[in-house]
Amino acid sequence: MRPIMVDRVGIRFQVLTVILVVFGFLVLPMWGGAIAADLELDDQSGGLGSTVVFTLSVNNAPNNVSSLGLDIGFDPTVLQYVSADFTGCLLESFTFIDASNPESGVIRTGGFTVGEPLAAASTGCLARISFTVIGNTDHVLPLSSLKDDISGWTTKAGSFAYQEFGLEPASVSICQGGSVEFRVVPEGIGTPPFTWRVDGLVVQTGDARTYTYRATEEGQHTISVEDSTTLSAQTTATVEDEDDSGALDIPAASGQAGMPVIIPVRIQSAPNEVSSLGFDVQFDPSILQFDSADFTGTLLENFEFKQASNPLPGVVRVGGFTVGSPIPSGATGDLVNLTFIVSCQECTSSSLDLEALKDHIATWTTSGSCFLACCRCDGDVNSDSEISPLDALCAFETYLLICPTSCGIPCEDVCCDVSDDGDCSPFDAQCIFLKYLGLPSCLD
Ligand SMILES: [Ca+2]
Ligand SMILES: [Ca+2]
Ligand SMILES: [Ca+2]
Repeated sequence: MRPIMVDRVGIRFQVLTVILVVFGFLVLPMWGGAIAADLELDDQSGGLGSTVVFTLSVNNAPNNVSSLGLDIGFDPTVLQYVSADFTGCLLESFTFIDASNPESGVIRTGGFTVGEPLAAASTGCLARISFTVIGNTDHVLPLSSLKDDISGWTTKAGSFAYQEFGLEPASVSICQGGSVEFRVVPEGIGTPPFTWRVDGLVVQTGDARTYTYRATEEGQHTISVEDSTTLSAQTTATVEDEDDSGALDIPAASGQAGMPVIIPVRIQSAPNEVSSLGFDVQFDPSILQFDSADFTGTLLENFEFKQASNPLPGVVRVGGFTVGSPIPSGATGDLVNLTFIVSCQECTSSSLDLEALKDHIATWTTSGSCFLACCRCDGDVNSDSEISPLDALCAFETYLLICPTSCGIPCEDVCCDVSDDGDCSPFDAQCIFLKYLGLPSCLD
């Protein structure tokens, strides 16, 4: 036993040695190269018209510095030099420090001190260099011509990544009645005011970087935005109308977070007699969670056998058969009422589809459902980010068909059913007004 023990210890020692050698020769230099060049320019990104600020910094200075100089290269067709700022940086107390733009595409910065030098082992910022973005090319900003006390130091170049002025989300598909908040990206890009258009018509102007589009008209629509200079972007929103054409159909439905919603599957003018059937309802399990199925009062109520199961996430399978009276040809009515629990944080469209039809309905046409989750009107009728008496007025005008409303919105585009009962009524206007007053309301 004893010699074997010794061998094991010996092997462990050898393995440990190999690990240490590998670590020492391979990993440590990689670390050093990646994070600890002596002189470093950071990486920045921005869109046309935005200001980008690069920071030049020192990592663990190899020696004292009382005099230094270097050049920073850049693409002058992409970046326009604005200024260099030494405030709060290690060179702030130098006797003389400055930056210049001696030739196109070069920033030269240098300085010296007759007082305390920048001490060896110092770490921190040396300068902040600002540019305006005027072009759209990604490129590297090298550090070169290191002079005096920093000559010979290792360097890490900066890089610039262009970000396009754009709109998010890019091309969306939504159910009629839903809404989407479009926003200008990236953050900080563009000069207000912004002009928003839907299909070329101005719908909003102001400093807001977001626009809430309400899907009222079926088809493809162009959402565009431009800033007060020359920047513009556009995207498309496809509004899907509810399809109720199928012999087997799921009607349009909507629900709010955490609430149960009952969604029927129905037959419309049965093409033939049915005594045996099966089908799958497919849905997005991140939005809907299947709870239960109820056959009471439906065409399947008198079938000897009928059942619904949830064999996979996002699938409810329904089947049944009878030896008694079948569903007659030409029949119209619900087959089952499915209860789901809704999960959502913002207005989301999602489809429920009918698949895998079996037996006597196998060849039937189908149409699914455009389901709206968390798309209840929020009471801010004119989308100015606050609820005010004007919102209540516009809801009331919509009920009275005083069109267009005082909000300047056509009645058919007003989102005023805050009670989510499918109808715009004086109750909705009252609810919005109570919410403005801070009193209990249907919007709580
Ligand atoms: Ca439908
Ligand atoms: Ca408002
Ligand atoms: Ca209502």
